[in-house]
Amino acid sequence: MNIGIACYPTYGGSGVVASELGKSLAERGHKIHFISYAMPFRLDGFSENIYYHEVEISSYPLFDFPLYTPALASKIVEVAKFEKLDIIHAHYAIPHAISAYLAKQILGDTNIKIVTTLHGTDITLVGLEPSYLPVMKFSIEQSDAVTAVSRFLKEKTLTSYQIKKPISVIPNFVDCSKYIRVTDEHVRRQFAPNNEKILIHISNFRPLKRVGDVIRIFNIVRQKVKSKLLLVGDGPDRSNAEQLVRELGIVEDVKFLGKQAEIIPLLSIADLFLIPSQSESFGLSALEAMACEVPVVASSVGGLPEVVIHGTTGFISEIGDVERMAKYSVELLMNEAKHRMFADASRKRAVEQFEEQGIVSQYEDLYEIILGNQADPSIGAAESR
Ligand code: GMT
Repeated sequence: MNIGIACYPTYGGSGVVASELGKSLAERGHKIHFISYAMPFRLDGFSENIYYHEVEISSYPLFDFPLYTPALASKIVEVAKFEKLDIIHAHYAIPHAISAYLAKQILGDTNIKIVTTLHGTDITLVGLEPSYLPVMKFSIEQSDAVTAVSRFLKEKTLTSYQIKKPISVIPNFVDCSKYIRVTDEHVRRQFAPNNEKILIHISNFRPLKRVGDVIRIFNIVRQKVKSKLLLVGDGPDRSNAEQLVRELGIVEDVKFLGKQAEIIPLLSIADLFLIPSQSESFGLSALEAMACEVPVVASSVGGLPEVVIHGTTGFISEIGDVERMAKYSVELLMNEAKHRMFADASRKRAVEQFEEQGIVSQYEDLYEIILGNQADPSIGAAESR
């Protein structure tokens, strides 16, 4: 198949999923055409089946804002025509699904199909704004297939946008042969020279990630367990977070590592992953941690409870309940046998429920169904998965 993938190139979950899906499909022999305004950050190295098409956005004194949506649509038209695309897969609905719809209209009589994958804030936050909502609803309904990364997100879409269309839940995935714990003692000693426990948080530091809570949880934990905190990523809340660390007087124990392309070595030295988000449709970073045998302490929002099993692979608490999250963290960090059990269960869950190959096959099957090459097993069933 020839598949166009429109996605964000930035440090964020939807771009990661799009890139990993594209790489995996390319390994299966499909021709993958990434279409974005910059090279997606996980697209490293050369692969014979992967192509990248950059969207050029021209400026003009009349335009106060860059006109990305039509520029992306034009690029999709060009790629679809010359590369004979069968599918356009839009990751994160705004504006990718809208541009894909526009492109399909421009292409006219074509069998090209649009798949839209909903990731999170495209549905739960941005898409609900009155300035986007009608276009969002329209572009979801006009897609040939719609997928959501969790049951939570599917339900949220159906209720908030009153969508009648079936939505398939295809969860996010992790390559468990790559995401595997390979602890380098030298790296561990760099961050924890006195054998302290290591807590880690990875995100794009937006307010909804509640990085302040991560720091407050750690501040309680460190009073009971000798520990260090690694903060990976960057974004609008980074300065506030650094300020809070200075105010609490814990600069020595907290390391801001900024954006990191290689996170497996860091996850491999971590004992606990913290994700106390305000909203999280799935929590891909938590799954990547679990694959590396790192139990997770999370908030009980969105799709997180579909990933983290309370009392088995980690713990879940109310948003903002830093005291309880700290208590759970200490409970795990102080009990080696329990920690080992949670670490093993985390890895097991990642392998059994979210391994890349099985999930990528679900996307492949969906493509075959909408192209008419395969019967839809859900026809006659009560609802889509
Ligand atoms: O930053 C992004 O690229 C998307 C981001 C978002 O805010 O929508 O992440 C979402 O998609 C990820 C991949 O599917 C999920 O793992 C995240 O949970 C989800 N983020 C939120 O729902 C806040």
